[in-house]
Amino acid sequence: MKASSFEVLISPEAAASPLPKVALESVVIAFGLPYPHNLEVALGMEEAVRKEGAIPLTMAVIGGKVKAGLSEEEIEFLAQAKGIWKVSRREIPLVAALGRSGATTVSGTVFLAEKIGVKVVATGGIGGVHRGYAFDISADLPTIAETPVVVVCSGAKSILDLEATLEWLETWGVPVIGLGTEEFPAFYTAGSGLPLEYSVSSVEEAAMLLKAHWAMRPGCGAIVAVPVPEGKGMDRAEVEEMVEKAQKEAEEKGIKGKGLTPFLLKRLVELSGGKALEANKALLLNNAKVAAQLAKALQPSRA
Ligand code: PSU
Ligand code: MN
Repeated sequence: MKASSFEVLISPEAAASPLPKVALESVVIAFGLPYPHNLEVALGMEEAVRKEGAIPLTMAVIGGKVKAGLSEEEIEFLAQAKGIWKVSRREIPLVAALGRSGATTVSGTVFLAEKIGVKVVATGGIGGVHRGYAFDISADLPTIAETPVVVVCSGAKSILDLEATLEWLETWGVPVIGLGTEEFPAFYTAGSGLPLEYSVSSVEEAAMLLKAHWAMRPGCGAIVAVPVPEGKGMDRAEVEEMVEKAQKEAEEKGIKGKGLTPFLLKRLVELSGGKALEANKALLLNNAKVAAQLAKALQPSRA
């Protein structure tokens, strides 16, 4: 593994292993899911990665230390502690310098993954362009556009303007490859109705396209989009209705910026009577597994 100029502490498990690595974000633990589901899923995602013969690196800042690969105690801390910051790439150096603790968004995780030479990140859904706020664009998007890492996700969260999000990715040259789908997945639902031009049916094919991408465009990231597993997805019209309600509530309460995504996700879990939680858990575990398979297929020895 690559040493970094500002210190990223790599877990002993990862530092000692030649196996492929998968970076995991931690905002989903600290903000995305309620306790104890967050703990169960965080450990489950790590387990899913190991089962495929890869090493998980959950990223976070713990008491000022920037960490790649957490202990179970540290994951438990993120799952329960109050006062943890939500950190994208811009906040990581600042939170670290202040000696605080921060959970990393996809942006923060991609940023740290690149620092230590890890090419694959798994998450639930990336951030994107928020509905009704043309200027609230998640830092996930520009970070992916500027960092040669692939993010395995179930599209962007259904709470977003997915069409605008796809347009943004096109403008900034980020390839979006559907795995087992010809549509951009919409997080809780397998499809969005928005077609993807590039679709593959195996991780090997996805790896082949990514190698071509990086051979010619070594500075830019990519997205591999995997739908929520069959039988676990929700009905699109039903999700739409709930998102509209939650979005209105956010507007009434004046919730914006960093707080908006956690608020909307929490309301969706409540409004759906737990169905959104089940879908979210299932897709997170599946994306971790697929990311590990992709990390193996991308290993240079297999080129
Ligand atoms: N995916 C999930 N749950 C989450 C998130 C993604 O299944 O909580 C988080 C990710 O960390 C992502 C962040 O980077 O939401 C985006 O937040 P924002 O829209 O504020 O950039
Ligand atoms: Mn935002």
